[in-house]
Amino acid sequence: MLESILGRREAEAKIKSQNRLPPGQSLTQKFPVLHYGPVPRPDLATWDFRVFGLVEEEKTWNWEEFNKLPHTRVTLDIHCVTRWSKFDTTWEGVSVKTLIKEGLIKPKPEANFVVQHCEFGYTTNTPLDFLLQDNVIMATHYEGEPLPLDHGYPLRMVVGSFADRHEGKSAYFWKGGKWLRGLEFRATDQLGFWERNGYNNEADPWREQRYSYQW
Ligand SMILES: Nc1nc2c(c(=O)[nH]1)N[C@H]1C(S)=C(S)[C@@H](COP(=O)(O)O)O[C@H]1N2
Ligand SMILES: [Mo]
Repeated sequence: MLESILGRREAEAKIKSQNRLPPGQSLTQKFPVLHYGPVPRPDLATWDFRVFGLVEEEKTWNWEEFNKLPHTRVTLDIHCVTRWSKFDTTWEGVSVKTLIKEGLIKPKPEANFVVQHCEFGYTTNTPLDFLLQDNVIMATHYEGEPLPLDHGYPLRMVVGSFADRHEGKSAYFWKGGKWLRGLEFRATDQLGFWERNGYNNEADPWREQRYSYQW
């Protein structure tokens, strides 16, 4: 991989010249772990995933059922509000867009926002349109392996940027809920955990929307 051949600074200069480094970010070759609270120990035998709120039919999928949903793979650049970015990360899982296209989730017409619900009550929110972009995926695998426990095993939302396109919206990585257990479709927005605690609700790294107020 690029980073293992080149040093960190060289790799960063290259990424920067490709317009892939958002303002105020720096390239990391590690994969930092960041979250509030303890790491859950999910039990796949009792794990389930709920789709609820403003949908024509609420759904509850167990782990086996979830894994039968159509799968997608995507390579993304990810940007954490704490200023690290990681490039060319590959994720596999299920896209909300595909589930809606295939009629597996049918949002009601008034559903405009989605709250991700995670273990221990962590939440994060986005417009529904945002979740329908190809740079957003509910991932079960990272670099071909099941997610590491501390990165969200068995399922997390991932939001990132494509290397070669800047259209559509990106968001800082906290909009990707780890240990994801459900999606709630809503008519109105509802701030999630970090959004209530001073982070910007739009969270676009290209516009450096880190905080909800100016320092
Ligand atoms: N369930 C849960 N998901 C979470 C968080 C959290 O506290 N709990 N923190 C978010 C934040 S602030 C970041 S930066 C990313 C970090 O993901 P990583 O640990 O895989 O790098 O997870 C996000 N998802
Ligand atoms: Mo974060």
